[in-house]
Amino acid sequence: MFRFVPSAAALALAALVIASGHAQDPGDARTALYPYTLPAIDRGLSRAEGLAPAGVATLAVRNRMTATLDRTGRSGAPYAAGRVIVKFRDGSAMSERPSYSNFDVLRIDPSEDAEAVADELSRRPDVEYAQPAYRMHKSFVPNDQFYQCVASEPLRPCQWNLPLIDMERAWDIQGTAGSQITVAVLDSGMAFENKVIRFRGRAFVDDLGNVHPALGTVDIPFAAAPDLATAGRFVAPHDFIWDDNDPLDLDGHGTHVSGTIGELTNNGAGLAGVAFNVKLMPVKVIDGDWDIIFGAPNEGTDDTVARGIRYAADNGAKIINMSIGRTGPPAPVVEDAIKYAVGKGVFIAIAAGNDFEDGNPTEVVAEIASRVQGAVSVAAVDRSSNHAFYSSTGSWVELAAPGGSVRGFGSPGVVFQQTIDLTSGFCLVEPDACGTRPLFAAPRFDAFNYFGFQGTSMASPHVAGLAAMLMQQGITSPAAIEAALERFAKDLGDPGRDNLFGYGLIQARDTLRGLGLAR
Ligand SMILES: [Ca+2]
Ligand SMILES: [Ca+2]
Ligand SMILES: [Ca+2]
Repeated sequence: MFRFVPSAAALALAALVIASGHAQDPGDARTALYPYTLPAIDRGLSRAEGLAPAGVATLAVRNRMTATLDRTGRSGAPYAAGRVIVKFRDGSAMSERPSYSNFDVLRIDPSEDAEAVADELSRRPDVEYAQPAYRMHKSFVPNDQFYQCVASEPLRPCQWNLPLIDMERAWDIQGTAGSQITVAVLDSGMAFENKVIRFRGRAFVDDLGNVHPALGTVDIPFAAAPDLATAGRFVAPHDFIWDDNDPLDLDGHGTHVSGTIGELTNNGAGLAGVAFNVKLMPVKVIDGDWDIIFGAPNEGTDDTVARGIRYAADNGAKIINMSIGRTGPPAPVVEDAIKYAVGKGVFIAIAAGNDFEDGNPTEVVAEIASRVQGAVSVAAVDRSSNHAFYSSTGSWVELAAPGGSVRGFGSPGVVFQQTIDLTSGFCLVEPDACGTRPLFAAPRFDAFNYFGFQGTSMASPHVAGLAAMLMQQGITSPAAIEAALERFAKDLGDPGRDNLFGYGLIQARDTLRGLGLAR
């Protein structure tokens, strides 16, 4: 049985025991060498062979890996040991704060129970909130089969998702497709620049006891995704995992999500994106496997995500997409940041989560959206506009968009965009996938493919893109954008709002026209 494990990809290597300890010494910092001038390699549609799916056994391994490094809280939600997030009522700071924080991170003994410490702090009258640094993850589901479009077929059938929301006729109304709007993508980074970066790859053992030798000092090439990069496209990039301005994608998730929002369209190459002229702000708040192997100083936790939201709002983003999330206890630090951003006129789209078949727990960040006019939680539908098997449901679901599903459709049922050729990363954790390839070698991030993913991660950027088009039409209030998206959504399932689809499947043309702003 195919099982989805939303946290697997983000956290797979979080649990690996890094042999030389966590990166604290400056020697672990990465070094940008020089702009990489060679063109990106476009490998076309993904080659299914050699990129075997994340099978059940592998995902189980990943789950066990995940269990060892993070501590598990009372609800089962993992958190980073050794710290507690605290906000004091009077706004006072305990010490020097990292960028974009209105809160403090209190260091505690890693063996201490961070939830108990947070509870104790919360009872103090001078404390507004205190919480552990719960782990965030990407909300996509590794796909069973990487679909290979055959050369004799046009690319269009690979992007069933755009006609499903009536995107083509919306482009008729607004050919500029959001050109004045900046969309921040809070994710694993983005393939947005050409660069070579020197890393130190350290030895580690995984949960099964496999020893992976140190790669030593390696110079890793990066390139901007050819079907995403164009002049003036990327604004104010920032990396909260590495604390610099190179939020490069060592994972592939963030670049894929960015493609749904704004992959270059009508350019005779690759695939299409919803609001294909928007400006993109890459904000890296989630770590991938290679970030961990290379010793990134920060992890994708609640505090990291909260900083990313505040940064985006302060640097001109009008839309934020968050194809990330977690389950477990509340996230006041993230809620505070979301309300701050919406208060500054930023609309936020948030993935509703992929845990429907895992007990369907409440997705914490998406649930916040349901209490904020101007932030929306986005569930996923499949190619037939049915509930996607993994998409979490609840009273907090507000909208639905195409997330794709292999069930009933096979590979053609998922969402395709251009992203990094993931071969090396997959070889690392899924040796069988790579046949005779080296099991562990330095990766490269300058080669691209068209990959299919499924998940509410894929649904959310459809909403972010359409919201950018509404903002381009002059609708500046995030609450008004949410109201329009919900009013003109196509009702699915039970009549009216329901827990599977919220107000329904977004409809691009109707929403643009419904506001009376069509030409
Ligand atoms: Ca294209
Ligand atoms: Ca809302
Ligand atoms: Ca309904």
